[in-house]
Amino acid sequence: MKPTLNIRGFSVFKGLLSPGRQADLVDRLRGVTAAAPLFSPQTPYGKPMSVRMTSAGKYGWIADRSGYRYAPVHPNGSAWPDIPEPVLDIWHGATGLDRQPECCLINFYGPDARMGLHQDRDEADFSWPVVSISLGDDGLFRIGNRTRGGKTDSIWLQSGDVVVMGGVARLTYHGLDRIRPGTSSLLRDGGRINLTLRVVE
Ligand SMILES: O=C(O)CCC(=O)C(=O)O
Ligand SMILES: [Mn+2]
Repeated sequence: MKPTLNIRGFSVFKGLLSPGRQADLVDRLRGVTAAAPLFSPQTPYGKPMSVRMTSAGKYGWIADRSGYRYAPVHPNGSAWPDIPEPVLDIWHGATGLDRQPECCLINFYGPDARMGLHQDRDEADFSWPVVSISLGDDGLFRIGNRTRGGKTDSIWLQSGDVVVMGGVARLTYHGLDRIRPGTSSLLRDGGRINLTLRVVE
């Protein structure tokens, strides 16, 4: 599959998922959040993150007073639910890899949520890409450099867009400045969902 565009090594597939596939994904994610409720993570610095999150897969990504890490159980002590099959299909379609991701991090952005520039670096092997799937309201995604600082580029990610962050760009700083509330009717109560698929081990 050929990406629509490449920005600083991030492959962006605009509109990869049809409205029907997006709606099916949301249905499957309701099953995940029923078993593993969204929670508001605390950063190690004691500030709450503005996104609410949960995970599916063998590992979930968590943040709390003792740091950022992958954990085998939800903060409530339950195992994470399986990654839904249609989500794995997107991973395989976008990357062409046989290897399965072990974590699907689910971020929910309400009207005021954002995510600061960061690297995804809690995984054991950076040769595997991270795949991001956007659902719901538009989100302004910012892409920087492999070290902190410097010029950045921004792109509005829309519902059904998929981004592969891999290769030389695997450790590129990225973040989500803001969402544009009311731009999608996919989610009944609005907001944006971002899924990131990660090989952890
Ligand atoms: O919401 C996004 O598009 C990016 C999310 C992200 O970078 C992350 O969860 O690590
Ligand atoms: Mn990230």
